[in-house]
Amino acid sequence: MKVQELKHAGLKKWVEDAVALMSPDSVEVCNGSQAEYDRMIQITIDNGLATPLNPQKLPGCVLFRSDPSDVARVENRTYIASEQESDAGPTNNWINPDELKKTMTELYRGSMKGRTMYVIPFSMGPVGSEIAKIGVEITDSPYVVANMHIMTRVGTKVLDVLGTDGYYVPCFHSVGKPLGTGEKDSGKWPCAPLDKKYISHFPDTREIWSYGSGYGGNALLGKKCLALRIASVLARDEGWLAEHMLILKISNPQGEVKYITGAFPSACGKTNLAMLIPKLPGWKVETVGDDIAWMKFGKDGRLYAINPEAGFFGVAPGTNRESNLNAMETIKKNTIYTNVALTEDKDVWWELIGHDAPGKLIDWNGNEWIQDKNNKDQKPAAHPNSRFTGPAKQCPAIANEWEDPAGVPISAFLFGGRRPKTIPLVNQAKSWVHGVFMGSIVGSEVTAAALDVKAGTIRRDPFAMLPFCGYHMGDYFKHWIDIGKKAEADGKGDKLPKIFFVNWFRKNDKGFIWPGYGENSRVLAWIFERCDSKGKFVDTPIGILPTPDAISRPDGVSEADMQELLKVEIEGWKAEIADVRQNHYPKFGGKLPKELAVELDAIEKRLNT
Ligand code: OXD
Ligand code: MN
Repeated sequence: MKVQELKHAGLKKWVEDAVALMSPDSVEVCNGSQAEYDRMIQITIDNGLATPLNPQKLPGCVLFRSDPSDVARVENRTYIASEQESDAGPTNNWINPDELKKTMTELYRGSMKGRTMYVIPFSMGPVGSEIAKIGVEITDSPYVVANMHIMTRVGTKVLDVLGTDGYYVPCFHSVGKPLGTGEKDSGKWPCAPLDKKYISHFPDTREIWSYGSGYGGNALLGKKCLALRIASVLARDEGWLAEHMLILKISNPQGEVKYITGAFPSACGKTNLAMLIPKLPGWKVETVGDDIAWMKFGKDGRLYAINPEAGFFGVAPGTNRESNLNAMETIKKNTIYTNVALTEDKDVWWELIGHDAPGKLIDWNGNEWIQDKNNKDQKPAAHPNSRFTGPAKQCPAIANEWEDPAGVPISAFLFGGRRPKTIPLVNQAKSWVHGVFMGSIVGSEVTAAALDVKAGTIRRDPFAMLPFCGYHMGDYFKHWIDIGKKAEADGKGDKLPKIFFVNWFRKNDKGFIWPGYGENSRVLAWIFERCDSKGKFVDTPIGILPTPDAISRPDGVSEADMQELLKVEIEGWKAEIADVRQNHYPKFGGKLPKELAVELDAIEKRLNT
């Protein structure tokens, strides 16, 4: 479709202005068709950026290798440019929005020379759903167009919903690598140097401007930028929740169903939990979403969640048929792989895929790589943040209702992190505010030494939203408190989801005490019961814990292990509370809701009596 054919005058003008600024050679409005997807892939193959994979093993799949400088989200180049610095808060980078726009306008000037500008109308959430939001991304990357086709709903159907004057979130994206006359990418992933990359959000005007990176969350602007950072601001203003949460459906042996969402920092197995295959006989888990949940109150006072995405952008290393069979089945066809290794017969391979490297590989840098198990220092063949982009509808465990425009009613929220000590296997909040307290202190052990934080220390990541909250985190805590207050005021407090903190990662001197993965269904079963006020429990100073016999034991977990997993460790908790009081809560200054300060005092008092 041509720009001239756009029926939405505001959108047409916005695109025309962008064309004048960015000077692409041509412009295309995406229609979302399969033919368009195939053409984008073909363009990247012709440019030497994509390798088609073995059609017998991985039909419809391709592999990309990015520039070594463009392999992950760049948090230190990500900005929340609110009018007031105080609205961005202590956990976000801030630049004055006028100044930032001035800088970026100069970067965008002529940035698409030699390239095609693609205009991608996309819907986050089922097209036409009341909870869904429309965005339009302008990009010069066919890789981005193809990924957006999988991750969101793209095309003419979205323009139809937008009509002549509908609301959309405008999103600019350019890889920041204009081409000279006759110049081609010729196999070199286009991007700008790190100090020219900007992933910018303007929460007051609800705009997204991204420049210089072609990778994942920096470039697929529907995901972290719109569905979390901008949506969290909309949710605050409109009284709903935009959260970094998986959504799962769980059925007990009697066929009763509940829906649960869960927020976990990176590297805590969120996608695996969303696609879990229960070890507990008779139980079933199905997937609604693996990364983001948008939740609004229904007329019945319950919170209804949709998954705004249409695909999975998952981390490849560590994914295997044991850890996540459903993900492995999902990505057998029509999948884009980025920065994994390539085998001689054009199959993919990554660390912990479940088998040794079959012969000579090409690693994510494009170099020959032969596995040497005796060399502990061998560099990985796949980048640790290498990814698959796979359609959600291909997941064998996808729930029937995953695209229900009305969403699914949520019974429980889970929070969790990698906590080797102190934090029990599962702990139910005593009240809504206690649950918000739990969310506010989410933390996870730092495993990658590269993070410039001492490995083994706990990095606090409230609600797993640290890199994704589009406003002041203290105000975000208040928003959560207010959601509970509103439900109470409406006489619907009992309809709110119950809140739980889970920890699959407790260690003793022999290693992990709990086996995790499919065995986590045993914990989900107790949570399921607690949502109906059933299940054996004990009320403790830190929350409501299962009695040691309330959760059936997997093989290899002794009664003593269970007691350890569910013990209230008074001294450890005192240290946890002291850390929150001295190091965590002071960051939020006067914006820390008083309810959380009161909750902190109350827990401390209970621990001391
Ligand atoms: C993701 C993330 O990619 O949370 O989902 O970083
Ligand atoms: Mn995520």
